[in-house]
Amino acid sequence: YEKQDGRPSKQRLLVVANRLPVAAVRKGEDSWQLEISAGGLVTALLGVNEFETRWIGWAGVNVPDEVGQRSLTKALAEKRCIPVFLDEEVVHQYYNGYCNNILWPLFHYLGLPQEDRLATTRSFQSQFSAYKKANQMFADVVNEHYEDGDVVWCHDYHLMFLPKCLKEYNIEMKVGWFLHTPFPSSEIHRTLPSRSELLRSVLAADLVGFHTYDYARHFVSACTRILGLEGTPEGVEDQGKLTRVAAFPIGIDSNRFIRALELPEVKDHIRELKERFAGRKVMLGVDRLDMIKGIPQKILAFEKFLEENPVWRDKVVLLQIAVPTRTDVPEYQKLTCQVHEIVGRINGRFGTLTAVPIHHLDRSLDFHALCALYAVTDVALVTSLRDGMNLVSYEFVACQDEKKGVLILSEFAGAAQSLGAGAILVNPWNITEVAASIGYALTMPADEREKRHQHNFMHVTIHTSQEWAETFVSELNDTVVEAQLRTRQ
Ligand code: ADQ
Repeated sequence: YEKQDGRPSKQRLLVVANRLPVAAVRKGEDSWQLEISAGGLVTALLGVNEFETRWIGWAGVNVPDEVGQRSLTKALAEKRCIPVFLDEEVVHQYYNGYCNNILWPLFHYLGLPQEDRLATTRSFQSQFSAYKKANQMFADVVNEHYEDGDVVWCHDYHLMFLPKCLKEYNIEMKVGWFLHTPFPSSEIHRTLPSRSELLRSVLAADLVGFHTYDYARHFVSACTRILGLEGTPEGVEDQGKLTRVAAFPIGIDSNRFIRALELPEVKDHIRELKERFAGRKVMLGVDRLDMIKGIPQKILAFEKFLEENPVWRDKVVLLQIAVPTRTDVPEYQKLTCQVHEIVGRINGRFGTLTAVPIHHLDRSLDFHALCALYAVTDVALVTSLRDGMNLVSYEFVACQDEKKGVLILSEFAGAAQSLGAGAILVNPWNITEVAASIGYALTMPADEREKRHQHNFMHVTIHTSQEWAETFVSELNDTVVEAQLRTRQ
């Protein structure tokens, strides 16, 4: 790369994701308030400074006028963000419709919402057209900002059509695509009416990445069974063109959590929490309020544990912090009501005048409050029904080097493959098993806790988000070089 001041300049990395890492709120005709919004990807890329990163994505707001678009573009440029402007109808059909109503449940093995099934089938074509249109709009913006030598890294199920659009613009563009959700069994994927088009588009990328080897295997077998292509140990081959497919398990910026625990305000917070819950073991759940996270199942398992273990009723508390998401979708509203109803019932049943067994918060916590909570927790409960990886389990481990608490982890989270030996793995659908695991975790001897924690802590501190991003991009660079060598031979 070009030298600047005698130093090699960093490679430019264009990270393309549905949402930018900032949410924009309009304050006037040409004034904007930008708020950093934390999601899994943003958190993962926070610690990566190997590249000159630019973000390309939707700012989460409808900006129909040119003045607004120009001023927002300018404001975002200071945060190294480039907006894609999507109008309300496209957002409705592409984001709420095709992405969140079709791909999200399907990739998590949840099927379609029962009562909407026929309606969804009918509106499928228009939603898929909007999806392709939106992906093309992302491609236009990438193409406009792309410079030779850049690496383009497309993220997630929102942008499966993007690799194809980008390669149509410029076959030389280095394009990688990474999926943050599970990729389901080919038997599930083949029910999608647009199954072939999506696979072919993803295959236009040079490198395709998944969190686990299983997801990569499902993808390759979908390409074999649905498209009739050859799967090789390297990836998928189509008429001599190889698309490399591999597993790149994501991590977290573990040092950021470990350092935070040393801050005076976090220490104060930890002290307050310890006083507040003195004499009780603390159990913790931190999730987006989404059906994939298995929150009702988790709470029912906790109820079963209290039912079967009366001695624990005033000695344990479950703190469930659930950030509401997709609040305008009826299924999510229903889930919120369901969780509130179960929590209310259990607190009514087992609470006393001075204490309740479950503290449920419908909100997000700031980073320092979250670190303090992780640090005082005795048992973390991650019971996702399916989860691409699950970063909460990693964050908990990073904050537990003093306490050495126990992680109860769903076997259906990608993290089960990396933290499996350190965590207690459970089937979240089996509340009897989860209830028994709670009892086991709360009484686990110190030496076993220590051993399990060391295993997890080592993994979380070695396999960081920085390592993840650097490995993916360097593999992408290598893949492109190898492909060029192959075509020259
Ligand atoms: P998510 O489904 O959002 O991510 P997860 O991996 O757990 O799930 O990441 C959530 C992030 O949001 C964590 O950093 C967590 O700290 C934060 N968060 C969650 N609830 C919070 C709360 N109440 N207050 C504050 N912060 C909260 C998707 C996939 C995952 C995959 C990631 C990254 O669904 O499977 O691990 O992307 O690839």
